[in-house]
Amino acid sequence: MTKSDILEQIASNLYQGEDDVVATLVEQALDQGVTPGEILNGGLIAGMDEVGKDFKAGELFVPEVLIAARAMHAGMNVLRPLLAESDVPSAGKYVIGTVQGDLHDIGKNLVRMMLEGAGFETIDLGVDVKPDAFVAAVQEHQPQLLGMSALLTTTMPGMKATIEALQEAGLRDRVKIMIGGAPVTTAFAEQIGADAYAPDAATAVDVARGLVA
Ligand code: B1M
Repeated sequence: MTKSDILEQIASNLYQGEDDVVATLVEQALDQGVTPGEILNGGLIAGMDEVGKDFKAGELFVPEVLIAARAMHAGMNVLRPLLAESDVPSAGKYVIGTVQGDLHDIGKNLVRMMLEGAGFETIDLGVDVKPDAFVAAVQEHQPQLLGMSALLTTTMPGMKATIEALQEAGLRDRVKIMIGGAPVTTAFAEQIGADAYAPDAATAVDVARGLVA
Protein backbone atom coordinates (compact mmCIF):
# COMPACT_ATOMS: atom_id res chain seq x y z
CA MET A 1 0.00 0.00 0.00
CA THR A 2 1.24 3.52 -0.74
CA LYS A 3 1.55 6.03 2.08
CA SER A 4 -1.59 7.90 1.06
CA ASP A 5 -3.53 4.60 0.75
CA ILE A 6 -2.61 3.46 4.23
CA LEU A 7 -3.42 6.87 5.78
CA GLU A 8 -6.78 6.83 4.01
CA GLN A 9 -7.40 3.30 5.30
CA ILE A 10 -6.59 4.40 8.87
CA ALA A 11 -8.99 7.36 8.59
CA SER A 12 -11.84 5.32 7.11
CA ASN A 13 -11.46 2.42 9.58
CA LEU A 14 -11.40 4.93 12.44
CA TYR A 15 -14.62 6.42 11.08
CA GLN A 16 -16.14 2.90 11.04
CA GLY A 17 -14.96 2.31 14.63
CA GLU A 18 -12.72 -0.65 13.71
CA ASP A 19 -10.35 -0.34 16.66
CA ASP A 20 -8.28 -3.51 16.05
CA VAL A 21 -7.89 -2.71 12.35
CA VAL A 22 -6.81 0.85 13.14
CA ALA A 23 -4.15 -0.39 15.60
CA THR A 24 -2.85 -2.93 13.05
CA LEU A 25 -2.79 -0.36 10.23
CA VAL A 26 -0.91 2.13 12.42
CA GLU A 27 1.72 -0.55 13.15
CA GLN A 28 1.89 -1.42 9.46
CA ALA A 29 2.33 2.24 8.51
CA LEU A 30 5.16 2.61 11.03
CA ASP A 31 6.83 -0.53 9.60
CA GLN A 32 6.60 1.07 6.15
CA GLY A 33 8.41 4.15 7.43
CA VAL A 34 5.46 6.53 7.68
CA THR A 35 6.29 8.95 10.53
CA PRO A 36 4.19 9.15 13.72
CA GLY A 37 3.31 12.77 12.86
CA GLU A 38 2.06 11.81 9.40
CA ILE A 39 -0.04 8.98 10.88
CA LEU A 40 -1.47 11.27 13.55
CA ASN A 41 -2.39 14.11 11.19
CA GLY A 42 -3.13 12.27 7.95
CA GLY A 43 -4.81 9.20 9.49
CA LEU A 44 -6.20 9.57 13.01
CA ILE A 45 -6.97 13.31 13.10
CA ALA A 46 -8.23 13.25 9.48
CA GLY A 47 -10.63 10.40 10.39
CA MET A 48 -11.80 12.14 13.57
CA ASP A 49 -12.37 15.39 11.64
CA GLU A 50 -14.76 13.52 9.33
CA VAL A 51 -16.54 12.07 12.37
CA GLY A 52 -16.86 15.60 13.80
CA LYS A 53 -18.25 16.98 10.53
CA ASP A 54 -20.85 14.24 10.17
CA PHE A 55 -21.81 14.43 13.87
CA LYS A 56 -22.41 18.17 13.47
CA ALA A 57 -24.46 17.54 10.33
CA GLY A 58 -26.64 15.04 12.22
CA GLU A 59 -25.44 12.11 10.11
CA LEU A 60 -23.70 10.39 13.05
CA PHE A 61 -24.97 10.03 16.61
CA VAL A 62 -23.38 9.79 20.06
CA PRO A 63 -22.84 5.97 20.07
CA GLU A 64 -21.08 6.09 16.68
CA VAL A 65 -18.85 8.94 17.83
CA LEU A 66 -17.94 7.02 20.99
CA ILE A 67 -17.06 3.94 18.92
CA ALA A 68 -14.94 6.04 16.53
CA ALA A 69 -13.24 7.66 19.55
CA ARG A 70 -12.41 4.18 20.87
CA ALA A 71 -10.76 3.36 17.52
CA MET A 72 -8.85 6.63 17.73
CA HIS A 73 -7.60 5.60 21.17
CA ALA A 74 -6.49 2.21 19.81
CA GLY A 75 -4.36 4.01 17.21
CA MET A 76 -3.10 6.53 19.77
CA ASN A 77 -2.01 3.71 22.10
CA VAL A 78 0.40 2.53 19.42
CA LEU A 79 1.56 6.05 18.53
CA ARG A 80 1.76 7.71 21.94
CA PRO A 81 5.22 6.46 23.02
CA LEU A 82 6.64 7.33 19.60
CA LEU A 83 5.04 10.78 19.55
CA ALA A 84 6.57 11.50 22.96
CA GLU A 85 10.02 10.80 21.44
CA SER A 86 9.43 12.75 18.24
CA ASP A 87 8.89 16.46 17.75
CA VAL A 88 5.22 16.41 16.78
CA PRO A 89 3.81 19.55 18.41
CA SER A 90 0.66 19.18 20.51
CA ALA A 91 -2.24 21.33 19.29
CA GLY A 92 -2.38 22.71 22.84
CA LYS A 93 -2.88 21.63 26.45
CA TYR A 94 -6.50 21.44 27.57
CA VAL A 95 -7.74 20.93 31.14
CA ILE A 96 -11.36 19.79 31.25
CA GLY A 97 -13.89 18.83 33.91
CA THR A 98 -17.55 18.80 34.92
CA VAL A 99 -18.27 21.48 37.51
CA GLN A 100 -18.93 21.07 41.22
CA GLY A 101 -22.10 19.19 42.16
CA ASP A 102 -22.54 17.78 38.65
CA LEU A 103 -21.99 14.11 37.85
CA HIS A 104 -22.88 14.14 34.14
CA ASP A 105 -19.84 13.20 32.08
CA ILE A 106 -20.95 11.65 28.79
CA GLY A 107 -20.84 14.97 26.88
CA LYS A 108 -17.65 16.07 28.61
CA ASN A 109 -15.95 12.77 27.69
CA LEU A 110 -17.07 13.18 24.10
CA VAL A 111 -15.58 16.67 24.00
CA ARG A 112 -12.33 15.34 25.52
CA MET A 113 -12.12 12.51 23.00
CA MET A 114 -12.77 14.81 20.05
CA LEU A 115 -10.09 17.20 21.31
CA GLU A 116 -7.63 14.31 21.64
CA GLY A 117 -8.60 13.28 18.13
CA ALA A 118 -7.64 16.80 17.02
CA GLY A 119 -4.19 16.51 18.64
CA PHE A 120 -4.80 18.35 21.92
CA GLU A 121 -3.15 17.05 25.05
CA THR A 122 -6.00 16.75 27.55
CA ILE A 123 -6.02 16.58 31.33
CA ASP A 124 -9.41 15.32 32.50
CA LEU A 125 -10.31 16.27 36.08
CA GLY A 126 -13.48 14.15 35.99
CA VAL A 127 -16.78 15.19 37.54
CA ASP A 128 -17.81 17.30 40.55
CA VAL A 129 -14.74 19.50 40.15
CA LYS A 130 -14.55 22.32 42.68
CA PRO A 131 -13.30 25.78 41.62
CA ASP A 132 -10.13 25.30 43.70
CA ALA A 133 -9.38 22.03 41.88
CA PHE A 134 -9.63 23.82 38.48
CA VAL A 135 -7.32 26.54 39.83
CA ALA A 136 -4.82 23.95 41.10
CA ALA A 137 -4.86 22.18 37.72
CA VAL A 138 -4.21 25.44 35.85
CA GLN A 139 -1.33 26.14 38.22
CA GLU A 140 0.11 22.65 37.83
CA HIS A 141 -0.37 21.99 34.10
CA GLN A 142 -0.29 25.55 32.68
CA PRO A 143 -2.76 24.73 29.89
CA GLN A 144 -3.67 27.11 27.07
CA LEU A 145 -7.31 26.10 27.49
CA LEU A 146 -9.70 25.27 30.32
CA GLY A 147 -13.03 23.61 29.58
CA MET A 148 -15.98 23.30 31.92
CA SER A 149 -19.10 21.24 31.38
CA ALA A 150 -22.44 21.53 33.23
CA LEU A 151 -25.69 19.66 32.57
CA LEU A 152 -27.75 21.06 35.42
CA THR A 153 -29.08 24.60 35.70
CA THR A 154 -28.22 24.35 39.40
CA THR A 155 -24.52 23.69 38.73
CA MET A 156 -23.98 26.36 36.06
CA PRO A 157 -22.99 28.91 38.75
CA GLY A 158 -19.96 26.67 39.40
CA MET A 159 -18.55 27.96 36.11
CA LYS A 160 -18.77 31.56 37.31
CA ALA A 161 -17.29 30.60 40.68
CA THR A 162 -14.36 28.93 38.90
CA ILE A 163 -13.67 32.00 36.77
CA GLU A 164 -13.76 34.15 39.91
CA ALA A 165 -11.39 31.75 41.69
CA LEU A 166 -8.98 31.97 38.73
CA GLN A 167 -9.20 35.77 38.89
CA GLU A 168 -8.44 35.72 42.62
CA ALA A 169 -5.46 33.44 42.01
CA GLY A 170 -4.17 35.83 39.32
CA LEU A 171 -4.47 33.11 36.65
CA ARG A 172 -7.45 34.27 34.61
CA ASP A 173 -5.37 35.87 31.87
CA ARG A 174 -3.15 32.81 31.46
CA VAL A 175 -5.87 30.54 30.12
CA LYS A 176 -8.71 30.68 27.60
CA ILE A 177 -11.97 29.37 29.03
CA MET A 178 -14.54 27.37 27.06
CA ILE A 179 -17.84 26.23 28.52
CA GLY A 180 -20.57 23.90 27.33
CA GLY A 181 -23.36 21.51 28.29
CA ALA A 182 -27.06 21.33 27.45
CA PRO A 183 -28.31 24.30 29.56
CA VAL A 184 -25.31 26.54 28.74
CA THR A 185 -25.61 29.32 26.13
CA THR A 186 -23.44 31.94 24.43
CA ALA A 187 -25.23 34.62 26.46
CA PHE A 188 -24.33 32.82 29.69
CA ALA A 189 -20.69 32.52 28.58
CA GLU A 190 -20.59 36.27 27.93
CA GLN A 191 -22.32 37.02 31.22
CA ILE A 192 -19.77 35.11 33.33
CA GLY A 193 -16.71 36.21 31.36
CA ALA A 194 -15.83 32.92 29.64
CA ASP A 195 -13.97 33.23 26.33
CA ALA A 196 -16.18 30.87 24.36
CA TYR A 197 -19.15 28.54 24.32
CA ALA A 198 -19.44 25.40 22.20
CA PRO A 199 -22.80 23.69 21.66
CA ASP A 200 -21.35 20.27 20.78
CA ALA A 201 -18.14 18.25 20.74
CA ALA A 202 -17.28 18.87 17.09
CA THR A 203 -17.72 22.62 17.47
CA ALA A 204 -15.62 22.44 20.66
CA VAL A 205 -12.68 21.34 18.47
CA ASP A 206 -13.17 24.26 16.05
CA VAL A 207 -13.52 26.69 18.94
CA ALA A 208 -10.43 25.30 20.70
CA ARG A 209 -8.39 25.59 17.51
CA GLY A 210 -9.59 29.19 17.13
CA LEU A 211 -8.69 30.08 20.72
CA VAL A 212 -5.09 28.84 20.43
CA ALA A 213 -4.48 30.17 16.90
CO1 B1M B 1 -29.36 13.74 34.52
N1 B1M B 1 -30.40 15.35 34.10
N2 B1M B 1 -29.67 14.03 36.42
N3 B1M B 1 -28.46 12.04 34.73
N4 B1M B 1 -29.52 13.50 32.64
C1 B1M B 1 -30.49 15.75 32.70
C2 B1M B 1 -29.34 16.70 32.34
C3 B1M B 1 -31.92 16.43 32.64
C4 B1M B 1 -32.06 17.49 31.53
C5 B1M B 1 -33.01 15.35 32.54
C6 B1M B 1 -34.41 15.92 32.58
O1 B1M B 1 -34.92 16.23 33.61
N5 B1M B 1 -35.04 16.08 31.44
C7 B1M B 1 -32.03 17.05 34.09
C8 B1M B 1 -31.48 18.47 34.26
C9 B1M B 1 -32.55 19.50 34.43
C10 B1M B 1 -31.94 20.85 34.55
O2 B1M B 1 -31.12 21.13 35.37
N6 B1M B 1 -32.37 21.72 33.67
C11 B1M B 1 -31.25 16.01 34.89
C12 B1M B 1 -31.38 15.80 36.28
C13 B1M B 1 -32.44 16.64 36.96
C14 B1M B 1 -30.60 14.88 37.00
C15 B1M B 1 -30.65 14.58 38.50
C16 B1M B 1 -30.82 15.79 39.43
C17 B1M B 1 -31.78 13.55 38.67
C18 B1M B 1 -32.10 13.19 40.10
O3 B1M B 1 -31.29 12.55 40.76
N7 B1M B 1 -33.22 13.66 40.56
C19 B1M B 1 -29.32 13.84 38.74
C20 B1M B 1 -28.19 14.82 39.12
C21 B1M B 1 -26.91 14.11 39.48
C22 B1M B 1 -25.77 15.11 39.57
O4 B1M B 1 -25.19 15.43 38.57
N8 B1M B 1 -25.51 15.61 40.77
C23 B1M B 1 -29.06 13.27 37.39
C24 B1M B 1 -28.34 12.10 37.17
C25 B1M B 1 -28.12 11.51 35.95
C26 B1M B 1 -27.46 10.15 35.75
C27 B1M B 1 -26.33 9.87 36.75
C28 B1M B 1 -28.52 9.09 35.90
C29 B1M B 1 -27.02 10.23 34.23
C30 B1M B 1 -25.59 10.74 34.03
C31 B1M B 1 -24.61 9.65 33.67
C32 B1M B 1 -23.29 10.22 33.27
O5 B1M B 1 -23.17 11.29 32.69
N9 B1M B 1 -22.26 9.46 33.53
C33 B1M B 1 -27.99 11.28 33.71
C34 B1M B 1 -28.27 11.46 32.34
C35 B1M B 1 -27.69 10.41 31.38
C36 B1M B 1 -29.05 12.52 31.84
C37 B1M B 1 -29.58 12.77 30.41
C38 B1M B 1 -30.68 11.74 30.19
C39 B1M B 1 -28.58 12.65 29.28
C40 B1M B 1 -27.33 13.52 29.43
C41 B1M B 1 -26.33 13.09 28.38
O6 B1M B 1 -25.40 12.37 28.67
N10 B1M B 1 -26.57 13.50 27.12
C42 B1M B 1 -30.11 14.26 30.51
C43 B1M B 1 -31.35 14.50 29.66
C44 B1M B 1 -31.00 14.85 28.27
O7 B1M B 1 -30.05 15.60 28.02
N11 B1M B 1 -31.76 14.35 27.35
C45 B1M B 1 -30.17 14.49 31.97
C46 B1M B 1 -25.74 13.09 25.97
C47 B1M B 1 -24.51 13.99 25.86
C48 B1M B 1 -23.66 13.59 24.67
O8 B1M B 1 -24.98 15.32 25.65
O9 B1M B 1 -24.11 16.08 27.88
O10 B1M B 1 -25.49 17.63 26.40
P1 B1M B 1 -24.52 16.53 26.54
O11 B1M B 1 -23.16 17.00 25.84
C49 B1M B 1 -23.12 17.57 24.54
C50 B1M B 1 -23.20 19.10 24.54
O12 B1M B 1 -23.95 19.62 25.61
C51 B1M B 1 -21.79 19.55 24.51
O13 B1M B 1 -21.13 18.55 23.76
C52 B1M B 1 -21.71 17.27 24.04
C53 B1M B 1 -21.64 16.43 22.79
O14 B1M B 1 -22.15 17.05 21.69
N12 B1M B 1 -21.01 19.73 25.73
C54 B1M B 1 -19.94 20.57 25.73
C55 B1M B 1 -21.09 19.13 26.93
N13 B1M B 1 -20.12 19.56 27.72
C56 B1M B 1 -19.39 20.45 27.01
C57 B1M B 1 -18.24 21.18 27.34
C58 B1M B 1 -17.70 22.02 26.36
C59 B1M B 1 -18.27 22.14 25.11
C60 B1M B 1 -19.39 21.41 24.76
O15 B1M B 1 -16.60 22.76 26.57
C61 B1M B 1 -15.82 22.53 27.72
